[in-house]
Amino acid sequence: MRIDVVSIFPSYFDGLTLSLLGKARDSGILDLNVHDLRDWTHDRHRTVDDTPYGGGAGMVMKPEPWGEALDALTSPPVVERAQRDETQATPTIIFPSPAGEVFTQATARDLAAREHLIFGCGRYEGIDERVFEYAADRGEVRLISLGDYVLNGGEVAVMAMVEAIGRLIPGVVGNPESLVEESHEDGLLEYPSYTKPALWRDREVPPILLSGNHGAIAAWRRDQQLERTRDRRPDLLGG
Ligand code: 6GU
Repeated sequence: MRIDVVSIFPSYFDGLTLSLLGKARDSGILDLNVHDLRDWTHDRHRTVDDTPYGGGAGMVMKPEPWGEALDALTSPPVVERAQRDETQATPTIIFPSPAGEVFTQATARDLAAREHLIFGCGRYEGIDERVFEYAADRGEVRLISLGDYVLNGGEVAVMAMVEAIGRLIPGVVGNPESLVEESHEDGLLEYPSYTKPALWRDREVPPILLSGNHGAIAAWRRDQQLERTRDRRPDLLGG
């Protein structure tokens, strides 16, 4: 999978070179590239924002650098492209936004199946609306939010999304079974885990886990998942 991230703070993404995703990058499973939006400016101050038409607080990201970024990272629209390169997949162009659809494990699974993702990180009060229209001619545009709270910009949201998506790419997580048993994969929260010692500071591991009865252990874990989900996230049970 190819992922391009465009940001005015590319060093935010240094962390993606560590750990699991770093290994996926090194092995070639994940072709992850981070770009500085200011590389597509041409004035000596490398300006990416300006005051909003119609007035109001804050600054708006200018369309020109975004247009050049999209030109560099995508092929021209399908009509023009027909004769040139029929093998290239249409990219999915994601703009993190608190005004977007909410990102879930289902979103991560959907996006992990795609060949090329482009993340455009906005800052200030947003990006000139025409950028979204231009992007829609060059890929499938998605506005995606992490949840109902406000961050200063899209960078932290994109870090979270890339990690959630990246670990679903076949070969990125060493043991595929560890993907199946996680919170949200089956719509329930994860069951509690324990390791040695069996007694720690007067606290015991639930004895059933030491019983060797695999059927009973599976049933207990399922009960724990249901109980936790009912307590903490009743919304997941449709209630
Ligand atoms: Cl994707 N962006 C920003 N700026 N704030 C957010 C968000 C995204 N998701 C939740 N809050």
